[in-house]
Amino acid sequence: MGPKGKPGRLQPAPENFLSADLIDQISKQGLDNSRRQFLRQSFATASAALVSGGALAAADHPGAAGEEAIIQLPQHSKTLGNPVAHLPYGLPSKHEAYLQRRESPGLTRRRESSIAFTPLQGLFGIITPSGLHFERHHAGWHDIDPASHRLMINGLVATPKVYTLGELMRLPSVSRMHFIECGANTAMDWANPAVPSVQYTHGMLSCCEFTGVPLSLLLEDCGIDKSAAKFVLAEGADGASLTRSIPIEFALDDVIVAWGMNGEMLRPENGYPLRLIVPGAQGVSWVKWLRRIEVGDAPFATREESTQYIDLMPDGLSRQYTLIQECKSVITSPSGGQRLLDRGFYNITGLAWSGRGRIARVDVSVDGGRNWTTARLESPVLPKCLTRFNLDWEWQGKPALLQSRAVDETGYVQPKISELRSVRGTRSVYHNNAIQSWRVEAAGEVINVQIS
Ligand SMILES: Nc1nc2c(c(=O)[nH]1)N[C@H]1C(S)=C(S)[C@@H](COP(=O)(O)O)O[C@H]1N2
Ligand SMILES: [Mo]
Repeated sequence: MGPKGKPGRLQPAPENFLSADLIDQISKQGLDNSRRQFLRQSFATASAALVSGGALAAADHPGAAGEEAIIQLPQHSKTLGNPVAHLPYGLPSKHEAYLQRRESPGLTRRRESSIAFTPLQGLFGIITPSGLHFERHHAGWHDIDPASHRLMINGLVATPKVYTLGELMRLPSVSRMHFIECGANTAMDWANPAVPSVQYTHGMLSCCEFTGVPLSLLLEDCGIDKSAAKFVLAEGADGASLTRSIPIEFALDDVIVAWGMNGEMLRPENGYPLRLIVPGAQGVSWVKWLRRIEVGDAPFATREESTQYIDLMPDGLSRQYTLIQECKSVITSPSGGQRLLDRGFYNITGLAWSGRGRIARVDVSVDGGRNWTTARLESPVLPKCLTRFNLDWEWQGKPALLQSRAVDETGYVQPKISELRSVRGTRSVYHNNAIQSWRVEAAGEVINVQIS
């Protein structure tokens, strides 16, 4: 398996302004054809790998600055570099500064109760770097002192308990990779394509390795009344006192009280020092700055489950207590706002996920759903976790309609937007898991479109 044609170049979405500048720079420089030919051949194998993820495919650029570096040693090849621990905590290269979480202009009135989206178009594999994890706060974030933070477990238990962080971290822990997706992800696109890039259509989505103690262990420790317990309430320590009810089957299954994220302590924005991990559930149930778990015999009818995060159905009634994020996928490159700079080979790449388990298959169409080809799933393929898919594609310079359709291990097939609307009507906000379409124009622009 591998590219047959010449690799095509990709201009990143406009928010990736540095890379676009780089393309300009590169195209202004010239190299004579024989050198170009020689270098093209030597880079032929390496270049295919570079055409991905929204990153600039620099290897096959005529007259690329990099070609000079091979022939004339640049300054950095002749001088001492920075010492070790120059940065005690490492940062991305300054050349990658365009890759940022971004707010959608005008989406909310206050930045304390807003959203910053993950730049999916520029990420590889399945793990979201901690600094690029999306953010959603109802009342802003604090950097809470872990020494004074406590977790209380009360309600239908024999012995209510209050834990310090130190006590929790002494317990047997687990580390698991899971996606988190806000129920409002892709909400802006229910009616029509509203936003230009995958960062804004699907960027309320991240995936990390989380470390913590299974909630079941803490509930056992407090002597949960298993015959009476039906739900637990999770409560956050922020000004929103955010609360959600979680069915006991979930609470006793794979829910984690986590302090770790990608191998280090949680970031303050993401709930430091403690957050609830509810694999497969929509983001709002993943209570940050977790301070209390109450065991009850009925759902608690809190604001965030009875009046918010609900789905207004065609009959005028609202569906409440939605928990699971259904199977969904999106092509992250080529994607909205990017531009294919010439014909040739492109790696169609994207992400698939399901709140019900593993991804079984992802099909990709380049003709708006007439024909489908099964994409390669890259390992690992884990339950309730992002799965990376890839497909070789030869762009002929003609308009194309790119779509991906995921199937999970339960056999559920990601729906078309028309199929979703026929069940849910047109007044929904949350839980849009429809197939995403990107139109590639003849000139190479990629735009967000809807195909019913
Ligand atoms: N305490 C608390 N927990 C919270 C929230 C909040 O505002 N306060 N926001 C929720 C929502 S709606 C989502 S989508 C996720 C977002 O998590 P993140 O900011 O780590 O991406 O956290 C959830 N947990
Ligand atoms: Mo959310």
